Amino acid sequence: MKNELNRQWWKEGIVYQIYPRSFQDTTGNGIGDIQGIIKRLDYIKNLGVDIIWLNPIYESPNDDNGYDISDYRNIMAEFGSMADFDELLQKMKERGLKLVMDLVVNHSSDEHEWFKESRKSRDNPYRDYYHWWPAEKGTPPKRWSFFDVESNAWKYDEQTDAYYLHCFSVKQPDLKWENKKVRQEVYDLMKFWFEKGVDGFRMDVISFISKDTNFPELPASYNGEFIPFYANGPKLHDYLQEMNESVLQNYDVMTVGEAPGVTIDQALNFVDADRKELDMFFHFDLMALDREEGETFLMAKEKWKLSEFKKIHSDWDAVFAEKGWGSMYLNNHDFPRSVSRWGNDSRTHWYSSATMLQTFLLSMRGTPYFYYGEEIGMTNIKFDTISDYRDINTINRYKTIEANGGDLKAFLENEKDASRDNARTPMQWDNSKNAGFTTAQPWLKVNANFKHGVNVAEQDSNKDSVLNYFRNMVQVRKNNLALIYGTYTLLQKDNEAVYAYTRTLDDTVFLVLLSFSTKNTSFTLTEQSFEKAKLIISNDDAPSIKTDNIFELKPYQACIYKLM
Ligand code: TEU
Repeated sequence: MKNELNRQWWKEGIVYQIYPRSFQDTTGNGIGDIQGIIKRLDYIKNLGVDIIWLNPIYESPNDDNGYDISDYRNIMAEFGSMADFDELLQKMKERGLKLVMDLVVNHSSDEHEWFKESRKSRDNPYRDYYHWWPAEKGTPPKRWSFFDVESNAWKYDEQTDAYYLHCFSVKQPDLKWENKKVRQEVYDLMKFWFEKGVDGFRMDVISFISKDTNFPELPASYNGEFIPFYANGPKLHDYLQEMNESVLQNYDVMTVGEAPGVTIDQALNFVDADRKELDMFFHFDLMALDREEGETFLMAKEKWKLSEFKKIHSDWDAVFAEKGWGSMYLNNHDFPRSVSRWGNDSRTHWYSSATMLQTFLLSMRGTPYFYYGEEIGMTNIKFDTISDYRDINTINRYKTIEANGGDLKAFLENEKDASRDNARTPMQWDNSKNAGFTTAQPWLKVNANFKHGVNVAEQDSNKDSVLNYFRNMVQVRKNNLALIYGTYTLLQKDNEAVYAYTRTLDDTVFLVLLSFSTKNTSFTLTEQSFEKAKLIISNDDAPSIKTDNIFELKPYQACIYKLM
């Protein structure tokens, strides 16, 4: 059994994601920077995490905050210089921290040299780096774009009388992976960073890179749902295998693909080690749970059910039971804060639900990804007016609704729960001005609750804080291989208040009990005897085991027991 574990550092590591723009400003311009991350490395190390994933720090005109890259081998001036980057990497290595960068190669910026050349003439050597549709062929078949005010992925460019494809904003033209030269450019830039010592890549919308370049009309089966169609490009797996063979296999690195539109039955095609593609990917099933059917950004009218939350995680765990490996996340820079979304950020329940959710991520199989501020329970900011927003996604959707005479008030209400800026507000370090993030005006408003306990300094000195619970729970995972590799068995499948499961490795069994309810709740576990169970960690002093296998949990209480 032990030999079959196939132990890997990226399976045992805990990832801490940093949105550099919002982490720590050291230059006084209101924008976070690389020196700011360096300044906080000891804090990060002391959390017990192992791997930092940095959102893009490359040169960019920032139409989409760095996801529009104009030079893949340079650092965005606002964030610092290559010397700062080298210093960061070196100081991380000194502390035994690994660095994962963001690889954004479905598209570049329109200000990238390749695109500047490509749009100059139809016979330019870079023409074929992007997808062009000559106007004499008529209007190109409908393709949908995320951040386009008209939702149109084709932009007409007068200079050569042709349209180019942009699945995201007009300033994010899609690279043409069908061109071997483009793929070679990508592999070369990956090598450039690996040679510097980077430990892996999170690959932005990697599921979208392959396209049918005939651009047929969308098959009717996609029914207006573009994302699964975009994710099903004909050559996707050929490209990933080629990338693995050309680059990845030569380095001890980890890869995690961002994979919107990838369904559970397609999962192993990406991460079955025998296929030599990726190590992990992020699925979007949980992110869709509280949204309207097929709508990434629209909150559902009905509240999500815990039984569905459990089903998503149980199904995905089962897929990777024998092969592949999962990645666990509750929020990131594209989705609202986890405690506001899956927990309860009211004063009464904030502490318990934030720590309960941490217990969940750290006791499931699959690599856990935490997003900066999650360790102190940062919450959604819920802006009231459009002028507070900075995200192209919210701003352009607002413009679309405005142009169509739609309901702007309803839209702003929706964004209070759904907007990406909820998750991008500055890190809350202490209770000084701007939460210690910057001495200047921050690029995005700071959440006022930094004055009410949601900050690092205050929580650091309080042993019963969300932060210190996080640190303890991290150690619980690290000290128990069964919590990493053990098999997962769901209990209480239909219970809408409690998520209960066991994790088992050889003779070791852990029982995890998580309340997702604002009320006290009791239940009976009949699967086995828990009489001799020993409590390992809980976010509440109240005892949860009563007699005869009857358990009682306080609101949002989390407990882990070891069965003896
Ligand atoms: O996101 C891809 C993606 O699918 C998102 O559009 C997602 O559905 C949306 O943000 C949900 O709110 C990646 C990056 O993570 C995102 O930040 C970028 O804006 C996007 O790609 C373009 O590079």
